[in-house]
Amino acid sequence: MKSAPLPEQENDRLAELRRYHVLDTPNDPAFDRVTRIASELFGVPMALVSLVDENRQWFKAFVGLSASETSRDVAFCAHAILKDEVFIVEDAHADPRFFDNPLVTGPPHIRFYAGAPLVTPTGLRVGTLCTLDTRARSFAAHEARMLATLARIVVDLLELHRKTNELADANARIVTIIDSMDEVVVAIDAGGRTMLFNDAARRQLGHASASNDPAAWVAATQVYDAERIAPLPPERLPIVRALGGEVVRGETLALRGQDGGFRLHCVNASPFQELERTMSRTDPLTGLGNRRALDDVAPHALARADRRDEKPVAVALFDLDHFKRINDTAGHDTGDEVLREVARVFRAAARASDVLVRWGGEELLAFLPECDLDGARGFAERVREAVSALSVGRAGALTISAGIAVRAREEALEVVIARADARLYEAKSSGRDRVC
Ligand code: GH3
Ligand code: MG
Ligand code: MG
Repeated sequence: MKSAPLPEQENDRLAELRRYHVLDTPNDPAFDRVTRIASELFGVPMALVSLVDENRQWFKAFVGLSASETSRDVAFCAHAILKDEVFIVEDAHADPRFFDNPLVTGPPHIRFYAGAPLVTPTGLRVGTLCTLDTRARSFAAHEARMLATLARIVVDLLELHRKTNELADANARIVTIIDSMDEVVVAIDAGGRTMLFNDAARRQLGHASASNDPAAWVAATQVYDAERIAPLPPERLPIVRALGGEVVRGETLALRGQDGGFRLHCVNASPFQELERTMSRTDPLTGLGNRRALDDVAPHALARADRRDEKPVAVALFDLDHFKRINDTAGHDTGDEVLREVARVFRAAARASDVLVRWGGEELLAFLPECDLDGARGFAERVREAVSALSVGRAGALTISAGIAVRAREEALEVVIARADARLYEAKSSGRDRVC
């Protein structure tokens, strides 16, 4: 019998296998399904997902076999992981490497073997999907292709297993961090059920964690506005407003403790958005919002601005100068990179409650709640300066022009944007690289 030599990159290969955290884990029906398909498809009594560990091969899934591992020196799979191609032994009795192998001369009496390596995305072969028979047989090229395709599915399952573990770890870390904060953090889902209630919330809000009813929660936690005259009605609770899609920032509220005394809290609240919803409101190139994102947020912000005598809403509209020239001279990819970089400085200049939108090809719009003319000008100037400090590949000097407008009470948003657009036109025609 001839044992397989160690593959090149054996250390990397073992490290890769360890990263999956899959060795010695319980049965997983998803892997079992693949071995069942392989056994039926090729008409063989045995099929395995074998992971080749340092001194053993361990089976993540198996049909037609009772052992869950064997030593590596007798493993056919140790040979199959030496190359990317499907490894085939049509008749082990006639093969000098295997005729006296204990798995051939004794149970499970292997005579035929075909194994496709499990090639990970980094190109390492951590194991095989293999089919075995107690009779000699041939294996056609199209069968080898099918086995290789099934092996790709097994690798997909391994990747899924790894990512699921990583997500669970990341989630546990975030929960630990949130629990170690002094700030109260509460999250509820659209049905009003509590998803997250951190340790500080438990300390400061007491038994309210059990409550799913915002009204009951108000009563239990006694949330007052800063004047402390009357408890807030449920619809004014920041978390309830966030459920309606509003972003609440820096609201001062008073919480009444069990001793009857008040403590002032600065409260933030944001809606959670499902990934699909977020994606459909995000520009894929820049990660900024699109026009739908603005449509979602604007009505709340405008209604709020009209309800209170607070600062108005401002709009800043930007257009990169001579962008066509960058595409023409440095190429479209560099143009895209410029857009991503500009989006980055755009975000850095903004506050959390600002809504940043890719308005057109190289036009950006900032919707700025609670912002007067000076604030909007300051913001636009920060963006303009940051853009002119950018250096992206062969793009050369970058500049941007901006027009800003402040909304009057009850004014429609389109009208404000049209005014900002007129100012932008003015900035362009008076020499670019400026804010009007
Ligand atoms: P101006 O200073 O007058 O604004 O000059 P300009 O060259 O920027 O003129 P204009 O606004 O008409 O041109 C915009 C160009 O932006 C045209 C289009 O090819 C390019 N563009 C639009 N979207 C994209 C994109 O996603 N990627 C890249 N690389 N280019 C884009
Ligand atoms: Mg343009
Ligand atoms: Mg332009």
